[in-house]
Amino acid sequence: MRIPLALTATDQAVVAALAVALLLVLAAAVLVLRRRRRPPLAPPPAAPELPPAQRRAPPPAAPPPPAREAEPALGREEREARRKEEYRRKKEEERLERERRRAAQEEEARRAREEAERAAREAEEARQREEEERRRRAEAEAGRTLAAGLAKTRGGFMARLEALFTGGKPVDEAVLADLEEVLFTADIGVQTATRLLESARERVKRKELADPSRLRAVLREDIERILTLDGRGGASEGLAIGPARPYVVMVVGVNGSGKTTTVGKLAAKLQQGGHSVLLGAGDTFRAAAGEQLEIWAERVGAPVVRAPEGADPASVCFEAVKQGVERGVDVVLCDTAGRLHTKAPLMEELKKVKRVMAKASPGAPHEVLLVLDSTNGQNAIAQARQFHDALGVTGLVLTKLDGTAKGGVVIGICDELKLPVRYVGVGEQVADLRPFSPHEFVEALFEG
Ligand SMILES: Nc1nc2c(ncn2[C@@H]2O[C@H](COP(=O)(O)OP(=O)(O)OP(=O)(O)O)[C@@H](O)[C@H]2O)c(=O)[nH]1
Ligand SMILES: [Mg+2]
Repeated sequence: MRIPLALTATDQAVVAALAVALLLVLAAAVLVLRRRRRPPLAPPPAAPELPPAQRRAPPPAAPPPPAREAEPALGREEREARRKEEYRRKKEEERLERERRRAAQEEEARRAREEAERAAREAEEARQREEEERRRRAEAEAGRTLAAGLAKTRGGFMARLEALFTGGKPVDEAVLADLEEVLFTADIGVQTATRLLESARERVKRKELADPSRLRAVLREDIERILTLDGRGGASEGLAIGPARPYVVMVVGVNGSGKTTTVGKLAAKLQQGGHSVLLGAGDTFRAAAGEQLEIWAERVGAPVVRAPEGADPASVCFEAVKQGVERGVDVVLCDTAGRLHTKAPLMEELKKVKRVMAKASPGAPHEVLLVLDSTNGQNAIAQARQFHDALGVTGLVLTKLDGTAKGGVVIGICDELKLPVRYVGVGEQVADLRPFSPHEFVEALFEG
């Protein structure tokens, strides 16, 4: 038997609504069950409390704390203490590292300082050795030149003098007569020859000079005494540059005596000795004189004040001294003209030059250097007197000793004028201008 099942449309809608409601209830039940099974969410870990310094600059790449798994077990305070300890240890390591670096830097600086000091010491020692060697070489050269420069004089007057002492004859009146002749015909001048002869005669009288070698020794001593101006000449050899700045030197002498050459040689010597030099071309009489001085100035590397030919020599010398003051140089060397000294205008002109120099720098010139040509023999003494009377000469230079047998003139000049010889010229090279040493001179004269 079949039961017919016929639902109305309304019944069908009710059934469908019931089915949907059932499904919703089931879904809700599943959701609730799932929620119940999920564990509760753990709260996020609290950020660790760091000291302010660490918070600002966290130490880079801190090693992971050991036994991390055990961490949850540690209390908050314990973790904090451990972090602080790690931080302290790290800071301590950094401090030690900084100290180590500073000590290394200090050590390096000390080594560099010591190395620099050692290098400077070695350089100074090398410089001194070089200087000493140069001085020794220059001296040896110049010494040879002095002996060679006096060769002609030794061959003349000195050879005749030496002849008296050989042969072993006792010193008697006959020997003294010969001595008189030699001395009076030498270029030492009558006054000086008389003085030397009287001294020898006195000693013979007192029986001090029986042996001719004693006579030789006594003559040598007397000559050396005269050359040191009877002990008043002082120990200084060459030009002593005094404290005045600039130290002004006026170089005078007759024409051709060797003034310009002496200025040039002297400039070279002074520069070598560490003094700055300025040259004044005060010889405006000849154009060639200025050119000659300029060549020396170039060679030496010194500035020169020059004016055209015919300019007033006083104004050139004034300008030279003025520039010397302005430039702060140590020494000003002024060359002058050397027309015939017997003509009054030259002396008047030189006096004016001297006066005007003092206007540019009070006290200048500090040295009036008279250049004498020793080949002039006795004439040189006469010239020296005139220059001295007009200008108040303070020092002498005797040039061209190498070219004359009249080297004895140096003895006469020192004896008669009582003026110190600063230099002797024994050739044309710079080294041939020798600072005058009485002892060295006598040695070269007697021993060669
Ligand atoms: N052999 C030798 N010659 C010298 C010496 N001194 C200077 N002379 C030479 O003498 C000559 C004259 O020297 P200068 O320096 O021109 O003389 P000066 O006094 O300036 O001459 P003027 O300017 O004319 O007054 C030059 O040829 C120099 O080379 C020396 O000591 N020995
Ligand atoms: Mg000249």
